Amino acid sequence: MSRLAISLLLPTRGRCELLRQTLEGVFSTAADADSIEVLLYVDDDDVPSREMPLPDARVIRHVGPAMRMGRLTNELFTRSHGEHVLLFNDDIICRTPGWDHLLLGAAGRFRDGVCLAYGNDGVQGANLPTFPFLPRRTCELLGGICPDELRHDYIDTHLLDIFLCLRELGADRLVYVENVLFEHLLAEKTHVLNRELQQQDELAYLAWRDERRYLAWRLRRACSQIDSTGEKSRQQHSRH
Ligand SMILES: [Mn+2]
Repeated sequence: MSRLAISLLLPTRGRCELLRQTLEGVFSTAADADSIEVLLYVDDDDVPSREMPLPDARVIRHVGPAMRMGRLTNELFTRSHGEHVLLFNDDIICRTPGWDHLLLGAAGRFRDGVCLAYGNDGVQGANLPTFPFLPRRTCELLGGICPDELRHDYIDTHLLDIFLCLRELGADRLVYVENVLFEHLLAEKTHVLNRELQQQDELAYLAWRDERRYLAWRLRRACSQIDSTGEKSRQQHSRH
């Protein structure tokens, strides 16, 4: 079997109808649906999601204990086979035919496999990689996707910060693919979170600040080419 191009990592809970709609969109708009796998994570106490008939053989359901989003994302990553991973939600409508080839094309510009590409979620736009697309090589260099400790928020922010840091180190590997629209239906709802849990996530995020700088350096060393603008700004820096 040839290697899969993309693994979608998709945690879901209690939203079977939305999930069905999301999955239908993923496959019906992909240019090469056969090179995609979807890994669902379903909590073992979520009976409707456990029992929901899977609409497609390319969807794999992992059932396990409820756990923090960070750990769950890393778990799904270890079970994935694709050359790239796409962090996904169960409340998305894929609006762009050929979204897979567009993302693969954007990431494929970097032969060393170091980049973070992301489409437009219809809410945050260029501001935030809400649904990050990462080559496997990048995830390996990061030692996974994100800190296990993160409960819900900050996974996107964590990845963005690493790549902003990498940009400061001279390699701009953050690619916003504006014409890929993954419409995020319940984006506002994610803000109605328990305030206390949100603060815990914030603290976990802050605690990883030095680690993100270290990870950015790791990525930079793996970059086969450093952008000339980065070289220039560092040269200017060293003159001071
Ligand atoms: Mn969502």
